[in-house]
Amino acid sequence: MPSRRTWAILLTFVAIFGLLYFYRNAIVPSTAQDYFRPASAPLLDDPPPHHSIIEVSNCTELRNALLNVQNHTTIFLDDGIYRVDDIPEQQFLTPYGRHVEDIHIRGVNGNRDTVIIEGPGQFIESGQYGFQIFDAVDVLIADLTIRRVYYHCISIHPEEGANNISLYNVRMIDAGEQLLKCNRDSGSILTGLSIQYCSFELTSGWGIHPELGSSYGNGMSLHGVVNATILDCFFFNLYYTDGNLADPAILVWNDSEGTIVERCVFINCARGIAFGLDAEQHSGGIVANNFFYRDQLSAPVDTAIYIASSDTLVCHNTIVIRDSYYAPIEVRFASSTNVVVVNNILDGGEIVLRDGAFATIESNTNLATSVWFVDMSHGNLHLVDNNETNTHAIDQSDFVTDINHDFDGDFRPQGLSLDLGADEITN
Ligand SMILES: [Ca+2]
Ligand SMILES: [Ca+2]
Repeated sequence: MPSRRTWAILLTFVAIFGLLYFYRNAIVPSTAQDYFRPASAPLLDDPPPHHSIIEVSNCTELRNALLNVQNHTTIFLDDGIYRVDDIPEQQFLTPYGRHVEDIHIRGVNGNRDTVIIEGPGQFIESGQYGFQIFDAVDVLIADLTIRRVYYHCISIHPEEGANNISLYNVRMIDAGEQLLKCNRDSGSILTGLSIQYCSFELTSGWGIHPELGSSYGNGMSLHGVVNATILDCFFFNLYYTDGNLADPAILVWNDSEGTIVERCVFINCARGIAFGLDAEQHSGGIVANNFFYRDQLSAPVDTAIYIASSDTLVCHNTIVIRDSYYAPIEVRFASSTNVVVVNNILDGGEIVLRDGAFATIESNTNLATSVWFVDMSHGNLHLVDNNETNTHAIDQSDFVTDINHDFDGDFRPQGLSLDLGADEITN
């Protein structure tokens, strides 16, 4: 028989582990790492052979390398923390008033978690931006993290000449306003914007910006962009804490066209994707193969996909919002012609046409429940094969679109026909 002392020790251990388990699962707020996320970025190739290579390992070296950069240069950042409040500009800048081309800015080891550009805090004015891109064309920013800045992690200026910008494996966290912004002035247009394997996160929503007295932000706000591609990206906790409805995670507007959003994962965002806000701000484009999961947020929330755009295809998205809003997909305005909304999965609500909009709406379901999915409460909305999905999702559509691969890159259709939602089941 164990002694009374042994029992006491055992019970103490059980109590401690029980408390730790409870704390881990019930009290600690969920972090991005707790949720399902898109695939990791494959490593980039070596720099092109015609590039000059500059390797930097501190703020001053990075600042000087960028301000003096010549065409056809790769700047490699060694592992470390680069504080923007340690340099006079309080941000890293491409040359202002001097045209440069073919500039790559990359973490040296391909690991974005070990190369960190940061300010002193989201609402501390002495760290303003991560990067601002002015008259620079053919720019790649890759394999690094930018966090805790007062305005934007990355601010792109087509009105100063910026064009053909690629962001790859960049994690942007806790900016005071938009995490990424593409600016506009005098009708400027950005052609060529590629955003892939990037992450747009707030630790716990936007607080009140001291300059505005309210919350203000998007994952990205893109004005005047043509044929932007946003692929394999992650959006987390994009909501306001001031009691107002947050702006969309992805907002593409003001003379934009041809935007493609595919294979992205949205977790706990007040709003998801918006092509246009008012009439005639966007045309063309595709929203396909995305997972959108929203738990019960205490902040005001709205639709997952908002289309104020013509000639736009919305297909094969899986949207779970748990009765937090009546319309998971909205199409708006009579000017939004030739919109097609097909093969989507919703967990309730309706696809709603507003303000005179007309759209082709076919082969969608709004019957999804948690038993349809691999791990719904952690945002993994891959289908499981059971009676429910066999009746309502798997092989349930013959409406063929141009999207012939799924969230995982699996070819569609498999089996008898197309599956609804972002995941095509493979056998
Ligand atoms: Ca199938
Ligand atoms: Ca699949």
